[in-house]
Amino acid sequence: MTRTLPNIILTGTPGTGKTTHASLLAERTPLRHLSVNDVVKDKSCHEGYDDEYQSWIVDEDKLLDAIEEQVREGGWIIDWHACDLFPKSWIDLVVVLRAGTEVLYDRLSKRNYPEAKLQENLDSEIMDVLIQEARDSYDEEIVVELQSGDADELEANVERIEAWLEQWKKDNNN
Ligand code: DAT
Repeated sequence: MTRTLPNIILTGTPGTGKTTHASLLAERTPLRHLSVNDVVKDKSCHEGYDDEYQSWIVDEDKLLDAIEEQVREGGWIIDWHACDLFPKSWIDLVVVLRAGTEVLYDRLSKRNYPEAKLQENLDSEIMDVLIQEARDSYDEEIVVELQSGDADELEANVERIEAWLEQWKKDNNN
């Protein structure tokens, strides 16, 4: 399958900055932001809402069916707090965003998450769950781990992904 633009997964524990990075990238590049959370809600790719945990119970097969046609065209920034469900053949780069515990605690506290959800997300970040999931699911050379603690890191990350995109275009479209 040939794509004229690549697909990038932007993953990380909630609060690490996926939406913020994806929005900036969508402004500055031809890539489009695919918020998986919005697809799950808007196209009902779920088996209901978990009130206690305050999140959707995702139906992954339905979700993949819902996005497959558009993702195959290329040019998407796929923003989600999981990455192992997307077929390898769809994906050109996996960016895992990271944040320190204190920074993440502050960001998540503002969201009024239930205590159990807040703690589970902090544990997930401390235990490297997403970077491990990315390394287990994709080739090592397409997985990149980037710190997202402050505005300087955000800017540096976006510039780095923009540079990667330019190189990808040269390598793939002549
Ligand atoms: P996510 O989509 O991963 O849940 P987000 O983009 O909504 O995260 O960011 C959560 C909050 O943290 C939001 O108020 C923006 C802020 N934030 C994220 N990354 C940041 C960074 N590198 N520098 C400054 N603020 C950041």
